[in-house]
Amino acid sequence: MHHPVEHDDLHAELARAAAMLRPADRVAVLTGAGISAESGLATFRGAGGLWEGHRVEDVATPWAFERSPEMVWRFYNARRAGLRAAQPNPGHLALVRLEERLGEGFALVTQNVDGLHRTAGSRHVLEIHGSLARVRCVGCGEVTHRSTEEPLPDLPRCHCGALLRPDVVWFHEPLPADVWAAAERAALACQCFLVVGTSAIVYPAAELIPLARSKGAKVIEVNLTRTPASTYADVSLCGPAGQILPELVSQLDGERGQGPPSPGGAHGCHHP
Ligand code: BV8
Ligand code: ZN
Repeated sequence: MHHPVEHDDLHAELARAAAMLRPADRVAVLTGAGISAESGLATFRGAGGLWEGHRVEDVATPWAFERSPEMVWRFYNARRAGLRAAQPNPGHLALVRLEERLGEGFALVTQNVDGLHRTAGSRHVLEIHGSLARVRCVGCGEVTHRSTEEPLPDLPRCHCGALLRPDVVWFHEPLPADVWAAAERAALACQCFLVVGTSAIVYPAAELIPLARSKGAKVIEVNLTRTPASTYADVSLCGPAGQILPELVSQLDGERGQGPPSPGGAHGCHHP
C-alpha cells in the first residue's frame, strides 16, 4: 500500500529514534505545555496564546502580582479550574512506561505546572517551574498543598493574614535551586534526551537541550512544528505527542505498536 511521503518519513524517523533510545540506560525528558494539549489544556504560545488579551510573560511576573493580585489569581484560578476536566493523555502514560523500563536511569523534567505527569503515575518528576497545586505565603513563606479540585477564593490569604501566591516560578524569578540542579545533572548524565511539546524559548529550561548534547547525548524532539530545539535534534518526530510517544515506547520492547500513527493525526512538521 502506498503511504504518503511524510508518513513514510515519520515511520522511518520513529524507527531511527527507537534505535537511539533502545540501548540507552540513562534517559532524560524535558516536557512543555504541548504534552498537555491533548488533555485539553491550552498551550502558552499556540494559536492566540493569549489569556484575557495578556501574554503569559505579562501575567506570570512579580510586578503583575504586585499591581493586581486579583488579575493574576484570576489567571491561575482559571487554570486550576481547567485542570478539573483534564486527564493525563497517552503521551503522559507513555512516559510512565518509559520510567518503568528504565527505573533510576530515567528523569522527567517538566516546565508544566499542571501536575498531569504525577497524576499519570510518573514518579521522578522535576517540576522546575513549580505547581498549580501548591500555594506560598508572601508573608511567612509557608508552602501548602491546595488540591486543584478545590476552588480558592479570588484573593486567598494565609492564616497569618498575608496574601497567598501560586507556588510557581514567574518570569525574572529564579528556579528552585535544588530542583534545577537535579535537572542539570539529569541532562548531563543522560545518553538520550527527549524534548517533548515545548517551544524551547524559555530559559534556563531550554539550556538543558544543548547541555545534554554537549555531553554526547542523542536528542529526540517531539513537536508539531520546528522549534529552536530542532537545530540540536538528531531526530525530529513531527506529530502529536499523544500519538508519537506511545508508538516510540512500544517500538523499544521490540513489540510493534498498532503501527505508526494514522496519516490523518501525525503530519509533517509545519515550518513556521
Ligand atoms: C530567570 C510560570 C533569572 C508558571 C513560566 C529578557 C528579559 C527578561 C527575561 C528574560 C529575557 N530573556 C530571557 C529571559 C529569561 C526568562 C525567559 O526565558 N523569557 C523568555 C520568554 C525569553 N526566564 C525567566 O525569567 C526565568 N527566570 O531567568 O530568572 C534569575 C536568576 C537568578 C536570580 C534571579 C533571577 C523564569 C522562567 C519561568 C517562567 N515561568 N511559567 C506558569 O504560569 O505556567 S514559563 C511558561 O512558559 C510556562 O511555564 C511554560 O511551561 C513555559 C514554556 O512554554 P512551553 O511549555 O514551551 O509552552 P508553549 O506554549 O510555549 O509551547 C508549546 C509547544 O508545544 C509548541 O512548540 C507547540 O508546537 C507544541 N505542541 C502543541 N501541541 C502539541 C505540541 N507538541 C506535541 N504534541 C502536541 N499535541
Ligand atoms: Zn503566612
